Amino acid sequence: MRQNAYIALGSNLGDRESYIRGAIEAVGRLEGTEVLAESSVIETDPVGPDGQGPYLNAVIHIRTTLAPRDLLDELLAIEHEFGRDRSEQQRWGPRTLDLDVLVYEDLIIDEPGLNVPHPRLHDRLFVLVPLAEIAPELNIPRHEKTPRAMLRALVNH
Ligand code: A4P
Ligand code: MG
Repeated sequence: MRQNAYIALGSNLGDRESYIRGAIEAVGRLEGTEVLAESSVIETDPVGPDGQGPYLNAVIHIRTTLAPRDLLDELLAIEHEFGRDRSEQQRWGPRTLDLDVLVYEDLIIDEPGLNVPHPRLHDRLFVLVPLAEIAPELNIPRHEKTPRAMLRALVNH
């Protein structure tokens, strides 16, 4: 059965636009997966260690037959294909390509290496702005709030 999921994309090294575009195409080529909607690609200030350049961020809506863990594994493989070497990179540091599973249907998953909805989704403008663009009224499990409401709460903070 096809399941709805939302994926965040980020890049702040190299040819950022082509990493984002290439990753969206690669996700669309995964088994049993189609890309239903793409947000605008926006430039955002880096969150995390100083000295990193600005990011390009986007969010896509997919439908997929891949189970959450298989989807994550495929996304990690795509990151790898685009040249990200985790061994040399610090947490929240610069990366050619970062792909996160934001939401997978109405599932709440807390397993080693897989947390869905993404634990920091609600306090990151670089996620909420593009997510609210394509899915303003989506119900985010656990929070039981929409991206539109989360964005409003964050901006008014
Ligand atoms: N993992 C667990 N749950 C998930 C999930 N839902 N989606 C695990 C994806 N991965 C998930 O990820 C480490 C491990 O998280 C993965 O192997 C997977 O098993 P990572 O991407 O290597 O680690 P990270 O990205 O360095 O850390 P973290 O905490 O995931 O950071 P974020 O949240 O991805 O943030 N600033 C701007 N403006 N734009 C950005 O895109 N991104 C980051 C990274 C920091 N600052 C940014 C941006
Ligand atoms: Mg990540």
